[in-house]
Amino acid sequence: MNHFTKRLADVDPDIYAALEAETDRQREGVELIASENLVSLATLEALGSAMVNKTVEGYPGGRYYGGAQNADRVESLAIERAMRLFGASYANVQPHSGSQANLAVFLAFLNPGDTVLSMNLSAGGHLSHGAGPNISGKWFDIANYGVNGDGYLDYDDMAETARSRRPRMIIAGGSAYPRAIDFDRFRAAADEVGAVLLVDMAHWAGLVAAGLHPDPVPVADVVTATTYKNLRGVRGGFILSHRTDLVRKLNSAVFPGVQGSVILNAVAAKAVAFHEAMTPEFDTYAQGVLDNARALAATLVERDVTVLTGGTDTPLLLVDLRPLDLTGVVASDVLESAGLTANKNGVPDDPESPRVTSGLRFGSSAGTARGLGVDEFTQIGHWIADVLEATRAGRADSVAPRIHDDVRAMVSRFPIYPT
Ligand code: DSN
Repeated sequence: MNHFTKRLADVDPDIYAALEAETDRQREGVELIASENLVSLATLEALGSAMVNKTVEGYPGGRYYGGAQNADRVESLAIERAMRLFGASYANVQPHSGSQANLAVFLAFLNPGDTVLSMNLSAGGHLSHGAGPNISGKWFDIANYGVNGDGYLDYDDMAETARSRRPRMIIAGGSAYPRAIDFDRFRAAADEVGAVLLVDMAHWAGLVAAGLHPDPVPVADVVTATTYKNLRGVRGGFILSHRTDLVRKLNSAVFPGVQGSVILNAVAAKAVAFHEAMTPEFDTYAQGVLDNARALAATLVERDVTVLTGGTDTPLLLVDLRPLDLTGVVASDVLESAGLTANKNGVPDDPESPRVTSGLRFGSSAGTARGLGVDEFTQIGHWIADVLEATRAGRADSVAPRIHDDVRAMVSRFPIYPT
């Protein structure tokens, strides 16, 4: 029957062409978006398996559908591996994304109207931590902490705001804060007011796994993360805790609280990501991510580009374009035409709207996954600085294509996926 034998190229040439073009785009450019990575072929196989057909609800050993033996095996392995990788007593691998994981944690601990203290979005926080348009911002009373003039998290302000607003939950972590976070300061602030401490480690979970970043698991009540950023795996979320007393509360918050059936092929791919992250190769990769992010930051600083806090402890760094009189939207568009893909990003006290912004966010996770090292990331830093200079001088149209040729020549030495 054709349904089981005809290939995508024949069934749907339009979608096939777009997917091929996307693989080529990834092949021929340097991916610097901090939330992206390049997964292994093994991960792609797990995602494309027949497990996509299986429907289950509930948890291994307690499903609401039959024929779940292989699903149970896959999910149990994913749970065991996540717990082992991060030294946690509890793992839930079902959240479809980091935002879903956060929503489940809110459901477990909060009622609508409760106060939550989180990092301001413009200081590097995340949409799902209480931004106005997000369900978290609409349903909860959000208090924010931010960063000092030097770009570092203002712990005194965080603790003082906790005292005055008495939140039921404090969130540490975000999506654009480049420095390691002092989780003990957060624990102390949470304990002082009896708040639950949630750490969202989505952007540096891989560094935590490799022991290259402070570990929030023993300190926080709950930790959320994604597998698809620095962990180099499939798009999806997960939840960890060292507290065994939270198992029922957190499990029922994910299902049936905020999700129904499990995306089992994604859970299989998460298991693969956890498996890969337990190898010595991954430790080497994670060290490379950190070294490369620091090399990129150092090069930009050397070229007089303003890097917030002057560097990074994570895979990401944030550039303030205001001293260059450029906006994030303009700079990211020109960089893309040079084969360097990054995202526009707000910076603290940004006068521009989120669609424009005054900043750029860069990440080293994807470039490192294809084998780029410190020499290449230093070169990338120079290319970025060249593009920004050319944009200011009105010469982007001639400079960007030339750099794109150089980018293509460099990445051709670091191939991805069989052709
Ligand atoms: N959390 C968003 C980001 O940091 O880009 C999407 O994963």
